[in-house]
Amino acid sequence: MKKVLFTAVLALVAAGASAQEPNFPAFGGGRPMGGGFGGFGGQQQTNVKFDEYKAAPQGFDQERDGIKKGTVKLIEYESESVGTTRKANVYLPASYDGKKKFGVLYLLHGIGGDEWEWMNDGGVPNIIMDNLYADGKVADMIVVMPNGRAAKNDSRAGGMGSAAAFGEFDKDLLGSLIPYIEKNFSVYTDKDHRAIAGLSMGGGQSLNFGLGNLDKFAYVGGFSSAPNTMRAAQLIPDVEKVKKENKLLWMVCGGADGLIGNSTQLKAFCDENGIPCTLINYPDEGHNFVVWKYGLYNFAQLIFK
Ligand code: FER
Repeated sequence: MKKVLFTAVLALVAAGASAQEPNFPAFGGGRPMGGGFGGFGGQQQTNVKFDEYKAAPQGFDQERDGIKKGTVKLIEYESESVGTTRKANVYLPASYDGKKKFGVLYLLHGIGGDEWEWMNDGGVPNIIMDNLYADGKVADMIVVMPNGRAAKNDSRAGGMGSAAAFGEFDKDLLGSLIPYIEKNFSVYTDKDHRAIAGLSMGGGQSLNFGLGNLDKFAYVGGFSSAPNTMRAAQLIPDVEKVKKENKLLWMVCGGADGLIGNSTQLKAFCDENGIPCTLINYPDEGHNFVVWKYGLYNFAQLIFK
C-alpha cells in the first residue's frame, strides 16, 4: 500500500506537480509552513552531525516463545472536533492490571495508513514492546495507535488528498482521545508520562504537536518525518522553554530517504541553540518499517525514565 502510494507521489513529482509550493493547505494545524519544499523530500538536507547509529539486536522484532505477551485492543471514542466516533488501537502490556498506573505513548502512522498501520503493515509494535518488557528495558507504558487523519472520512484511501486532515488531528488528540484514554485506562495524566512519536506524516505530527504543546508531552519522536514538519524556528519559538520542558527530542531517518531534510533542519536548529536533540541516520535505508521499527525500539527505551 505504502509502496503504491509512494510510487504515485514520485510520479507526480516527476511530472513537476510539486516543483513549487505544495498543494497541501493548512499543515501544522493551520499554521503557516514557511519556506518552500525542496521537492518531494521537503527541506533540503542540512549539514549536521548525526548521532551514532547502533544496530538493534537480532530478534528485537521477532515473536519470542516463553515470554509474557500483551494484548491489542481496538477502542472507540467520540471525537468532539471531528464529530464522529473514531477508532484507535491500544497495546496493553502483560503487566497491565488496571491497578498500577502506566505512562502513555501515542504512536502515529503515515499518509497511507490508519490506526492499523503499525500493527498490520509490518511495524509489529506489540512484538517489539513484548520483547522490551521481557528484557526489562522499558518503563511501564501503554501504546495508543490512533487514526491521525482527523476527518469524517478517515479511510486510508484518502492518501495525499487527506494530508490537510493530519494537520487537524491535534484538536481531536488533545480534546477527545487523550481524555478518553485517561478516563478509561489506568494511566498517569501529567506531561511527564505522555509521549508522542510517529512515522512520516505521523513524525511531522509528533514534532508539530509535541513541541507545540510542551505542557502536554515531555517526550517527542519523529521517524522519517514528512514535509508536514514545521520549520524549526516555528516549531521552537522559545528556545529556553523547550530546554526546560522537553525531556526528549529524538529522531531517526533513513540515509537514503529523500525526506531526511525535514529532520536535519530541526537538528541543525537544535545544535545551534543548544537544545538536546538526537538524529540518527539509519545507514542506506529508505522510507520504510526497517527504520520505523528501529525508531520504536529505541524511543520506547528512552521515555518515562
Ligand atoms: C510528501 C512526501 C511524503 C508529503 C508527505 C509524505 C505532504 C508522506 C509520506 C508518508 O507519510 O509516508 O511530499 O507531503
